[in-house]
Amino acid sequence: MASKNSVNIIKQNIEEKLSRYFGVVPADATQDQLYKAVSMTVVDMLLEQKRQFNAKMKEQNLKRVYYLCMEFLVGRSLKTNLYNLGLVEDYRSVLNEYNVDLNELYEMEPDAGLGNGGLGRLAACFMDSLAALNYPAMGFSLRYEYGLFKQKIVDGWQTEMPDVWLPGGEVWLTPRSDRVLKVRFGGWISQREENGHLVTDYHDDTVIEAMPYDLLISGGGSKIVSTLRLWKARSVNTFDMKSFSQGDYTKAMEKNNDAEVITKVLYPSDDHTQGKTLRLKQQYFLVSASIQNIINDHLKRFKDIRTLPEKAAIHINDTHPALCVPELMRILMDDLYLGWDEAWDIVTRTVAYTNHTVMAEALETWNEDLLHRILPRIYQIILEINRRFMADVWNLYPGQWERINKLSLIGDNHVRMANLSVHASHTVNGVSALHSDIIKRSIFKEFHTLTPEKFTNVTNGIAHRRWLHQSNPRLSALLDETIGHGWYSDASDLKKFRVYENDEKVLNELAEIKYQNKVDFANRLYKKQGVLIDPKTRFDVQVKRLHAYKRQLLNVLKIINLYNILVENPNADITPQTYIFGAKAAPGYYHAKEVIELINYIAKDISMHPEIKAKLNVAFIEDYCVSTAECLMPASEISEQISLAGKEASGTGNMKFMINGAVTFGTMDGANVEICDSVGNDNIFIFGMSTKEVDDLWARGYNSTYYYNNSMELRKIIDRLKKGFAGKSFENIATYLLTSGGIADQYMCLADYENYFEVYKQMDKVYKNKLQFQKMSLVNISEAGRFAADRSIEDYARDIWHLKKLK
Ligand code: 26V
Repeated sequence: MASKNSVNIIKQNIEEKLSRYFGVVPADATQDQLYKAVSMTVVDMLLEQKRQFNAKMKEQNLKRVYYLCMEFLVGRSLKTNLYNLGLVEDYRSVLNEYNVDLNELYEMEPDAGLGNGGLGRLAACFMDSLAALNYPAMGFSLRYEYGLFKQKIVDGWQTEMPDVWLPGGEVWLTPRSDRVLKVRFGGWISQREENGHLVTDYHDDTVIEAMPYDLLISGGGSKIVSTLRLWKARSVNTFDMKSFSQGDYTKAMEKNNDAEVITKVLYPSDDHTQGKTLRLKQQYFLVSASIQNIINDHLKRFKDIRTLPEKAAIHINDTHPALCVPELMRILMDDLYLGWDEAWDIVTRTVAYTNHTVMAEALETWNEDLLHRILPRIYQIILEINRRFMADVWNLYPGQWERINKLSLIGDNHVRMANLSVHASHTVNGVSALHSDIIKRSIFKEFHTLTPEKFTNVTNGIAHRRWLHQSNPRLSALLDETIGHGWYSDASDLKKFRVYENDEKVLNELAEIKYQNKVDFANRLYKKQGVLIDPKTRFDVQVKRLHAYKRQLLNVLKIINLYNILVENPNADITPQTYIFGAKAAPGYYHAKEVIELINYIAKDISMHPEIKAKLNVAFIEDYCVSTAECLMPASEISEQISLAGKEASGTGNMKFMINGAVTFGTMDGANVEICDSVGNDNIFIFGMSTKEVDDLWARGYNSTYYYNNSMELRKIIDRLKKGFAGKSFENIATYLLTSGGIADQYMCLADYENYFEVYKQMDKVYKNKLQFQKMSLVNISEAGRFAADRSIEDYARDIWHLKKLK
């Protein structure tokens, strides 16, 4: 219920913003102006919370975590903040007075898409939980002018459009011109001794300013906010007056443009490193500004740099911010005059690292020449870190060259960022039990032998208040009715829901909620894309970045088989079902784009065949993003998590589906293993090779033709690919699947196909029994508490960061 007092204040605040910034009264305001005015009033409240937070921090002198990450996929802020502040009803009633629907205002806000996928969304979920749990935290990233591209499908093919998010998103950013810093690039260095200290002089370098913008993140039910500080690059001398006076306008702006390009755009790639100079500059820019900021804060609060490890935990999220290690060394030695050993001791007690992938292509390395050229002092420090490390390792393992080489921070003229991160960190973790185990046996085997105590696991988690409470109000209401509201702050309370697993009334209610959510999603899809899907059909969903290892193609093979069956016999007993895909491909990843094209052509083909469409439908969601996910997760029934075992570090989509009652259909990969453990074999559909079987098969040699020759079904599927859909042949993909060796499908789709289809049939059978399927759904919801980001954050706080909560 809206309280009268609060409503009046809110009304006054909104009207003041409208008048001051747009010179209008509510009746004359556009929706965009209203959205901005409303958002500004919310930012004011967050700033007030932030002020209180700062005051408390001063009083309690607590340790704080600084989370460094190149990506934060925050999504929209207005709705989340209103939910977290408990003000949804108050704002709704004010807006009703203006005849404006709050839901429509939500839609005015662009997604802050400052990330590619799981890595960035995880970072955003963590900020949420840190605030909700009262842990002092600050995130650091870049204020990209363009977020992840907007995806447009043109005749089935992905095209990329710039994501211009700032015009609508900037209201959430508070500029902090009082905290501007400087970052140096290029040039050359000379060194001399002065009063017993080594002094480094820089020559011909370029200095770029880092201007911070703060995005405040509230946590459900808590009174504190986390700050996400986003750095924007700008030139120190913004304008070359001399060139301007001489009429050379382009040159006058040149310096400015060179500097600003650093934070222009997010790299739309999460699968391979390309060794781009600009990306290296982005990484150092983030790291240098953030580390200077952390040290300034620390010295202001505690005066003594030696207490840094007790008061600051610096988190290297994936290797992208790994240069914070030499940067911290540089500042401790060059600016604060510590000796090497003391500086190294501080660094290694302060930083920790999370690995998010074992995909070889994504393990970053930087060419030594490039590093030397762009960051001469940093490169010099890395060499020295490695020299000392190698000397120690040589003492331990004299003559064991292979082992020493694996540990080295440098190899083949490249600096290995993962090795640098592990060597400097006091703790290293993977993101699911399986993944944490795999990194110890594979990419970090030698490090694990050397320092086994460093390695630990923290399984990922999701912001359950956003992904359940806010996204799925119908299910939330049912939970409140049955088990009370405790789950809102303590997700493990969801377990209480399990007592209803045989309660027909509740199971029927669950089914009805799912149906209503499907209707909502179908409406949204129709509104956005003009695509019609039938909410009476089963929604079987695979949404994630498009990558061969995630095997969207395996799902497509299954769909083609169903298609073939229906072509032969339109009366075949097939449950009416809709396959929903959402995926962006890295712009240069041709194969991935072909898979998107294939999905779109199958959808088109089916739409021309009503007799097939009655039972089998395919929809491709254009521009899949956080806000689409918020509507889709509650509407999903089957969650496809079918990566080749050993490749998906964790997955977090799997958790969002689960908490909304979708049942996982997946391989024993990433966090699926723990989901399976939580719900039990009866409440999940597992298929495919285990990691061990995958390794064995790969070692023996994967022979795709073997599967082709032994399965009539597969032959028909591949033939159909060649024959094509809606008049277009997909020969390339057929070749990709069939070639052994060379460019063969490393993710061995054909090897898992047979079992995949077998388990599909089992799933279909279970689905036909409505109550049995709803029971599975209920068990999934009940067991999802373990996958809340709150749990992950408690793990990090206790085992890695050693944080205490603000009182
Ligand atoms: C790597 C690279 C390589 C250089 C080009 C740009 C770029 C951008 C991002 C990445 C990171 C890839 C790692 C990643 O996103 N991993 C995902 O992390 C999720 C959160 O832990 C996890 O659930 C997914 O399984 C994992 O694939």
